[in-house]
Amino acid sequence: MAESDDPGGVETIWLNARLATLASGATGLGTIDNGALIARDARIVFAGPQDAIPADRRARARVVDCERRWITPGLIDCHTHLVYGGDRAREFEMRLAGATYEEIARSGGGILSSVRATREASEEDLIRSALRRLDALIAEGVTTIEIKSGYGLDVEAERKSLRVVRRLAEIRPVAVRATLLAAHALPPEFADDRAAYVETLAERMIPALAAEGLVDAVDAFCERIAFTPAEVARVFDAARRLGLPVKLHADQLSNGGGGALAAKFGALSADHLEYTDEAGVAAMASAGVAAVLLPAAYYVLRETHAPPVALLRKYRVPMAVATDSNPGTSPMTSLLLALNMAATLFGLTVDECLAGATRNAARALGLEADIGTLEAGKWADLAIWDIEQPAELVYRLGFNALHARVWRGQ
Ligand code: DI6
Ligand code: FE
Repeated sequence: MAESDDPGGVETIWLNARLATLASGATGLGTIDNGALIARDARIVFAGPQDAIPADRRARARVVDCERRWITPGLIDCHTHLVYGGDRAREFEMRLAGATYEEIARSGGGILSSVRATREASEEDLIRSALRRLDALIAEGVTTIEIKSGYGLDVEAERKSLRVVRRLAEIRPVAVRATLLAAHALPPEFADDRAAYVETLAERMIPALAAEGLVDAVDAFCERIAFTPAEVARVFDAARRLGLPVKLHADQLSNGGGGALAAKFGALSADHLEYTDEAGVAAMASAGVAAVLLPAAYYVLRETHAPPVALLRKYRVPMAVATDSNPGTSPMTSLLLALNMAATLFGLTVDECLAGATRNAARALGLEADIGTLEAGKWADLAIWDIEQPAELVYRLGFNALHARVWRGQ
């Protein structure tokens, strides 16, 4: 909360605010009751008690009266698959009639049906459909989002998807991280040669797309219906050779040792974790891997095995919460609803939920130096809420209390 010395430049001061700073050292939400926040050049230069701000500094600034509203860090959705063609409403009906997700996937539906639709879609089609979902998240105060590819599964369609991800960041005032998830499913043209796909991915696809500046991180789906730990290791080795951070879809449907695998590669995060055991959690803790909980996928799949939240707490693994927005297991575009589900289905506290969509989500993206808390030095990404207490953000279902959203000070 240190103030920088130079008071020059145009400042914006948000006054009369209640701040939930989420600052790491603070207890709980790091609440400041009579708070103010100052931004200059898109960065926070002060977040603290408003009586610490001299009158002459106020006089020179653009002042916004928050009328006692709450300010939190802008929300961060750290795990989405927002870019894809078509939808899977028909499969939803099949599941309502009794088919399971794995049965549908094994019979050529599931991820592969979205792959067909994504390959057929033009870049413009993909931008148009993704924008509607992105706008829903932005309307809830999301200021940073991670978007994975993984519905292309060949170099052209993965490139097209990642180009769309980059375009979204130009079209809307939001920070976007692009994650290459070509190890999401085995594409049909490699159905009889898994090894060849993994080889192509590691030797050609990752290096080519990384060289084009389209990749911020590499992810893989480690699961009995997707890729084995050995195959994932091959992909992660390739990513690491290029200096790209890795993330893992781990232990979502079964315990495949995903938590430990993520730890072995020093992953930014291991995501889902429904079936991760104590050894996996312990490995994540010692390697500093964040946990990303995705309660909407759990809900949609009517999963009953919840992630090991008590162990994650015991080993002090930072827990993030995200939408997993995707056409199959999480057709949702509300991070606030994901927080409610994390509380109700997984037993997270309100403070854990809010940290999960801010500070710990930043951590899961490797962006903790720049976003995720209201502290001097970070980007001025804010969500201003019409609420009386932070718990309201988690407690309501399908209600958006956002009053205003600020991205990079604007
Ligand atoms: N786990 C998921 O929940 C999504 N991907 C993954 O690896 C599901 C993707 C889909 O069904 O389209
Ligand atoms: Fe996912």
